[in-house]
Amino acid sequence: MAKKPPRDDVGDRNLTVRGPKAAAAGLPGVGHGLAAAVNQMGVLRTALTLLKVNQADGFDCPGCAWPDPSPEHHPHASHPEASGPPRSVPAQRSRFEFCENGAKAVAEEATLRRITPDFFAEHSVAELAERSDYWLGQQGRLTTPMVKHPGATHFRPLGWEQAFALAAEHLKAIEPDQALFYTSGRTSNEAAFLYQLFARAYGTNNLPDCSNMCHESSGVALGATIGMGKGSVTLDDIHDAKLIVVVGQNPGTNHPRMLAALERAKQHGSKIISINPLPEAGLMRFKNPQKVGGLVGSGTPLADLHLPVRVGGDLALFQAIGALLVEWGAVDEAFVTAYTSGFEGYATAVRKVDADLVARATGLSTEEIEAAARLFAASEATVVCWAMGLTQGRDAVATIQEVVNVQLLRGMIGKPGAGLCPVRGHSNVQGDRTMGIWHEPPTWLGRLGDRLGLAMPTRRGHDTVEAIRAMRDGHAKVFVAVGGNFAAASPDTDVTEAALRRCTLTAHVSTKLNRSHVVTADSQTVLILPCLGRTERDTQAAGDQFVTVEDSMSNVHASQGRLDPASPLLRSEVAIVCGLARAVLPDSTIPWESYAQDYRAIRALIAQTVPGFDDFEAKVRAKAGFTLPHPPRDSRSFPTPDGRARFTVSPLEVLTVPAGRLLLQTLRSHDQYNTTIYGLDDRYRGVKAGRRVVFVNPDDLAELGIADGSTVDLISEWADGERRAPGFRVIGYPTVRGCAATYFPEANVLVPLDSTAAGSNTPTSKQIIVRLQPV
Ligand SMILES: Nc1nc2c(c(=O)[nH]1)N[C@H]1C(S)=C(S)[C@@H](COP(=O)(O)OP(=O)(O)OC[C@H]3O[C@@H](n4cnc5c(=O)[nH]c(N)nc54)[C@H](O)[C@@H]3O)O[C@H]1N2
Ligand SMILES: Nc1nc2c(c(=O)[nH]1)N[C@H]1C(S)=C(S)[C@@H](COP(=O)(O)OP(=O)(O)OC[C@H]3O[C@@H](n4cnc5c(=O)[nH]c(N)nc54)[C@H](O)[C@@H]3O)O[C@H]1N2
Ligand SMILES: [Mo]
Repeated sequence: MAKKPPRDDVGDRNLTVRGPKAAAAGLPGVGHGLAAAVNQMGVLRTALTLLKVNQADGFDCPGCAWPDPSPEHHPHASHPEASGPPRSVPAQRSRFEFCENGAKAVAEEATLRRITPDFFAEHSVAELAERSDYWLGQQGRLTTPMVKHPGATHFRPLGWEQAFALAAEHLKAIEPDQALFYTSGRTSNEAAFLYQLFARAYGTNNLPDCSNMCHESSGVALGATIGMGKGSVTLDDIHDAKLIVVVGQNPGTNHPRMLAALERAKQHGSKIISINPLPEAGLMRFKNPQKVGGLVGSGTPLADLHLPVRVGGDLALFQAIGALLVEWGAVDEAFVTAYTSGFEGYATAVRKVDADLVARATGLSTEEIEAAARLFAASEATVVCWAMGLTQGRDAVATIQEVVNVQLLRGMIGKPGAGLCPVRGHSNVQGDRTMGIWHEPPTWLGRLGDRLGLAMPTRRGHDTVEAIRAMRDGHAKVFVAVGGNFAAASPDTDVTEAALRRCTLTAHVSTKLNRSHVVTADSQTVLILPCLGRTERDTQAAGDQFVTVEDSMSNVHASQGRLDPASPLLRSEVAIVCGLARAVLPDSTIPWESYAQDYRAIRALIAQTVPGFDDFEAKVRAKAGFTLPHPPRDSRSFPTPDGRARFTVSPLEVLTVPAGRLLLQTLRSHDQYNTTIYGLDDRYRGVKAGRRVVFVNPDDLAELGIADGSTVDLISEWADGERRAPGFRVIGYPTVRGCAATYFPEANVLVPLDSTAAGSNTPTSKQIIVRLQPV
């Protein structure tokens, strides 16, 4: 299998390489963010728009899910453990609560460029299918509902009611379980809640979402051990921690505002450990652009200890750290006795951990591992933060459970300055799950059904990987997406695209044109349903509406855009879901129309249904919003079957890579938001004007006989055969021996559909066995 890159996916001719940067942000960061914004929006709109990002009266940044400091002094979430370090004064929210990459995310949405029906008349579907996501995204905002009919060469405009009727025709012609309803994590709580209600009232739990490819492993691991699939810290815990461990995460690029929290913690004496196969700039040094001193000068050094772990070595590393803590007697026995189960089994297992296996799995020295364990043993308040470097591997669930083991050993849950912190990606991905966007029926689904007098489907639905198989095998016929870019974000691009082409209808609620819209078959109907973005005013019958979102630390707050909509024809996601529901379920007794007219009605239904949302409307209208209950964090109560947090035991199996092969991880450049490509540079890694690059350790290059700067095809090897991504420039880079890195989504063609994490079914986007073939 070989995939030809899109015709404008080159940039390679001008590619330059300078090597990694030692510090993140500062003046260049601000400059790059503003330049991107001004380029898309002009000066005035840039200033007015960016001043509303993450403000109490503004909109939630569509970038990442990192929380905002509270706008006013408010009490800390109650922790049961009163001893712990003294609390610092909570951080105040800055008037400029956005970062370089937030500015780019806003600019991408608030751009003044437009795609009108003329654009689609000019460019055939076949021509658009040859274009890269970068080119498609650069064309601007979608403005008009469009359809591609079977046999047609071009998209044509159509009216909203016609679009809904067409979708209904297809959905009524199949069994409910033959339809798939995908969601990406930008969708508001209100839209997400109605969307899952629509899918379930129609009759299916087929609600795959981007979480399946993202933090699913965290949810599964935490659910099984602490009884809650969400992180247990607040932003103040980060500020007050004495040790912060950042593992498998690149905050300098993907959660830049987190660096300000790390800087603050450092100023209070916190230590930081970075665990990463790459020396990511943001973790080494930080120049806070929100402070005058941070704009110039050399910035704050962040990581006290950097562990260059081999890809997939974290399970072994945390087992080894646990073993040392047990051996040293650095166990919080009071906590372990009062709140946990399974300690004896765990202690027995880690005492047997084989040092040779650990060395092979981690690539780290005994001294490095001991240095990390000493920091854990010395800290009375430790937070462990992680992201895709832990969730997208074969043993992702077990690895996160080893992190939980170490935190339990030290009593680091439900205590100020301590806890487990999976750092979420999309700005409302956590909220969407809370609202029931899940392929399993949520616990409260029965209650919702009773209230509405509906029988809800009980059969488990398809996750993302299962959804691709269902389309591939002809079991699923209709694909509907609220946001996202399924074709480009999913694994095994050729398989996924062929699967999408087998549907009778694909329908996409989107702000921007992307690859998923143009991957079509002749016989297929495709609908593009353009929607309002976060930054835009949402006016309905009852007046201007706001929506709500939940950040990575369970804070729920309002978001309201103020810009004029990109086109008068745009509808809100809520209105589109209600329109679809009315057309597909004409006999439904659910008052779809009133929900679309006034979002208070949706929040009232959420308040009656979803735990933690009582008094939703009043609470969310209070300025800072509110924090959802989290029993382990709030009261050390663990909603597991026996009411205790569980130690778990997992086998240590080293990921073996055949001779001459490398373990490839796919990650984000500094100039992209998932499949949305802002530009072709990766400033912190020193790459300019090109994305088809692969980072390899110079010693591996020497051993493989491949020259730095040469061009290779990447070939992945899997049980069912080989997959090829052609034409990547080799860059000698200080990544760990035996490991390589390249960008998502160009390399998704290499990720075998069946290569997924045990327990979460998340594609192993960070662990692909490849060989480099010189061309
Ligand atoms: N600007 C911007 N912001 C974003 C996004 C974006 O694309 N652009 N995406 C959003 C989304 S949806 C998400 S989920 C997050 C993603 O945020 P991250 O998880 O930070 O994203 P990745 O670029 O995938 O980086 C993964 C990091 O893990 C490291 N890593 C890889 N394999 C391993 C391993 O085996 N062990 C360890 N310890 N480390 C490893 C990589 O070197 C890299 O530093 O960011 C969100 N925010
Ligand atoms: N190889 C590899 N694959 C990966 C990953 C990886 O690290 N490596 N990461 C995975 C992760 S963590 C994630 S989260 C997924 C991301 O998967 P997705 O969430 O499906 O992808 P995005 O690129 O974030 O989606 C971008 C599109 O969303 C639409 N959009 C933007 N804003 C809005 C809005 O407000 N409303 C609506 N309706 N649409 C909007 C635009 O049309 C845009 O083109 O990819 C996964 N895939
Ligand atoms: Mo994500």
